[in-house]
Amino acid sequence: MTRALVTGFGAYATETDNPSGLIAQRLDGQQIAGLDVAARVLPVDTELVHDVLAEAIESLQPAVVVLTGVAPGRTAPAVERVAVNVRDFPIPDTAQRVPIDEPVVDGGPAAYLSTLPVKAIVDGWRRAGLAGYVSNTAGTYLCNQVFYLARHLCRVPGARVGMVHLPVTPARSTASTPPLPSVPVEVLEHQVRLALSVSAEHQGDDLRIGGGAIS
Ligand code: PCA
Repeated sequence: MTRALVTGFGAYATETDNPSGLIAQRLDGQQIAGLDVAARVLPVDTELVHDVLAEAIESLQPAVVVLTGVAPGRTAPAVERVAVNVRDFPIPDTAQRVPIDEPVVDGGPAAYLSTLPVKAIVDGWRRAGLAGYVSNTAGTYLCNQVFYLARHLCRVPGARVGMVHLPVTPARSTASTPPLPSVPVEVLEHQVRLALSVSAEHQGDDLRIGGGAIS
């Protein structure tokens, strides 16, 4: 059986019920499209997160890594295309650290592209009647950091490694006026499962379908 790692994040700032961590916990121990799924809930802590992620990758040697996090305001789940070697935090982490223009990895490459089949995942969502898109920036906070780190650390040949940002769930949505765009957690979970199964099943090059943006 091929191993997969799924991660989500715990609470931070206004996101006290982070759906990404909840979904990761639900998927832990499941078998999805021939993948043996192990999950970790990562701390929103720029120092601690490195060791938790490195330990998971080292012990599991996963062939598929799907990192998830919540992105309040996003209209639908988004597969991230690129991770940059920059930490420029717009809000503090849970240990009150605010790195500004610091690298994720000293001396590392400027960026890594996702090795997930990003277009095939979006296509899989649409075939299931669910909205989703390719995003060209994962930001400069913890989600970008773990995406960059996972790409940097995962040495399994041919591994599929990338990140999916999730919108908030309806309960969180109505805490803002006007409400943020939201998707029920069951639907988000299904979309993370589809990201895993498409990553396991899609062979060869990614689909050549448009997913770019003007800005
Ligand atoms: N979202 C944040 C970090 C943790 C999370 O769930 C982000 O998008 O960077």
